[in-house]
Amino acid sequence: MSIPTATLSIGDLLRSKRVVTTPAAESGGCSSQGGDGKASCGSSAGPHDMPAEIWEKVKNHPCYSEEAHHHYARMHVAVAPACNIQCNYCNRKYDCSNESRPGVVSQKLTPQQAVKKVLAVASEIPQMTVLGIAGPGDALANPKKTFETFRLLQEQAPDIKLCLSTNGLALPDYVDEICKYNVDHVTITINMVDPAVGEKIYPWIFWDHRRVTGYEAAKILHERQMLGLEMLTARGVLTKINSVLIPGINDEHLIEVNREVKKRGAFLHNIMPLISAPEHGTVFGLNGQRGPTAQELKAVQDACMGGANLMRHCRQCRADAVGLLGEDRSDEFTLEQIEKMEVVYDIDKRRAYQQRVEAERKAQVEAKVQALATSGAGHSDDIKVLVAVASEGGGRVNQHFGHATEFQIFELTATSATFVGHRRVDLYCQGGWGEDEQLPSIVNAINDCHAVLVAKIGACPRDELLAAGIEPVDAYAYEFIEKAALSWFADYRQRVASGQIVHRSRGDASIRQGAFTAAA
Ligand code: CLF
Ligand code: SF4
Repeated sequence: MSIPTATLSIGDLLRSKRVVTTPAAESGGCSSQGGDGKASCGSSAGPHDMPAEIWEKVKNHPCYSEEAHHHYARMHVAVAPACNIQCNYCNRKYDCSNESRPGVVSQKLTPQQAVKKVLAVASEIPQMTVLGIAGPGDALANPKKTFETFRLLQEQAPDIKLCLSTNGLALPDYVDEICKYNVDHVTITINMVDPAVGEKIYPWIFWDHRRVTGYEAAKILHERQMLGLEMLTARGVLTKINSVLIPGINDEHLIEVNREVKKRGAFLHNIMPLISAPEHGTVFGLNGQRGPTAQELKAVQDACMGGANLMRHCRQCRADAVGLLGEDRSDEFTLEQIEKMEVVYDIDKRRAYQQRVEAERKAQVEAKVQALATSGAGHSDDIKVLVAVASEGGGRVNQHFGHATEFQIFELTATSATFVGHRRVDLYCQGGWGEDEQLPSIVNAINDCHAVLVAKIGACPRDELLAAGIEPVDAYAYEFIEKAALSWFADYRQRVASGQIVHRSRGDASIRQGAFTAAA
C-alpha cells in the first residue's frame, strides 16, 4: 500500500480549515461500511441515517451514538491486566490510555467476579446497556479471561451488549471468537498507518515469542491492525477506531488514518487528545511531549469531516468505569460492596425502565427539531459560537455550576446545535463551599465559549465568568440542552443585531490533563 505523507501542521489546519475529501467511489453509505461523507454522521446519527439492523446495534450504545450517551450507561470490568505492546503514552501502573484516564484500576477481577459485578450494576443502574473490556492492559492479550467473561455474561444477562477494546496486534487471531460470543462492537486503537510515524509511538511489541523494536515493530502492528479491521468488517462487526492525537508526531497524519480506516469499513473514528504529564511516568510525560489544546483537537477533527464518521463525546474513561459517560460510579461497586448487595437481575424491570428512557430521549429529539425550526427564522447572520453546558444526564441543563466535573460543549449556528466535545474541570464546590482557586482553571477550560448554561450558579463564579467574557446563563434550567442552547443563541443574536452587544470571536481553551478531582 502506498502511504502518502501529510505535511500540514496543526497550525496549518487551524488556519486553512482543511477538510478531508474522499473520492465518491470510496464512500460506502452510512452503515457498518463507514460514513457517507457528511459531517459526524455516525455518532450523532439517528435511525434515518443508517440501515435498521445497524441502528439496532448502536441506538443504546453510549459510545457509538452521541444521542444515546445522554441517557444510557456503560461499564468496564478490569479482567485484562497484561499487554503485548508498549505505547509511549502508557505506564502500566495506570489505566490503559486507550480507553481510560490515568489512574490505577481499583481492583483487578476474575471473570466470575466480573460477571457478579455486572449483574449487581445492571440491577442498580437499569440504563446500563453495555459491558466493555478495555484493559487495564489489552483485552486480546488476555483472551481466556476476556472470552470467559463474555461467555458467562451472555448466559446470565443476554440483553447486555458486549464491547471490547484492543491495540489490534492479536486481533486477526480472535475474530472467530469475537463473532462466536456476539461481541458486536470492537474498538481498535490505531495511531498511524505509516510505520515511520508508528516507531515514534511504539518502542516495542511482543510478537512471535520475541520482542520486536523500531520500524519493524510498527510495521507488524500496522499490518495486523489493518487485517483485523478488514476481517471484522467482512463479518459485520461494528468497529470504532480510537486515535490518540500527539502534536508533532501524528496530528496531520490522522487525516490519512481517517481515510484508511474508512476505506476498510470502520463505523466510527474517535480522535482523542494525548493526556501527558510527568507524574504519569510515561515516556511522553517524562520527555515533555505535550497534549493538544482544545482548538488543535477540534481542528484535526474538523479536518477529518467528510471521511469516517467522527465520535466527539469520548471521555477517555477508566478501565473499571461505571455509569454514564462523564460520571464514574465505580466506587459504589467494589467487591466488598457487591457482597452486601441483594442482586436481582430482572430483565423485565430493566426493559420497563429503558422504555421510560426512550420516551425522554424522544422528547429531547423533538424539542431540538422544534427549536431548530424556529431558530434560523428572520436572521441572516453567520455567527457561530461554542457554549458550555452543565448536565448530569438525561440531555438536560440540570447541574449546578459548582457540581460540574465536566462541561459539554455545543457549537451553535442559526440552523444547528452540534455536540463537539467536553471539557473536564476540577470541582468548584467542595463540601458546600466554593473553592475560588479552582476558578481560573475552570475558566481556562471553557475559555473558547461565549456562554455557560447551568441549573444554578453562585455570585462569585458568575462575576469571574463575566469578567472573562463568558456569559453565565441559568434561565434555561432543566430544559433540554439543544433547545436551551438555541433559545439562548437566538437571544444573543438579537442583542448583537440591535447593537446592545458586539459579537467577538473567542480564543483557545485548555484540555484538562489527568483525572478530575473527586468530591471531598
Ligand atoms: Fe467501553 Fe470503549 Fe466499549 Fe465504550 S468506552 S470499550 S466503546 S463501552 Fe467510550 Fe470510554 Fe471513550 Fe472508550 S467513552 S474511552 S470510546
Ligand atoms: Fe498501555 Fe493499552 Fe498501549 Fe498496552 S495498548 S501499552 S495497555 S495504552
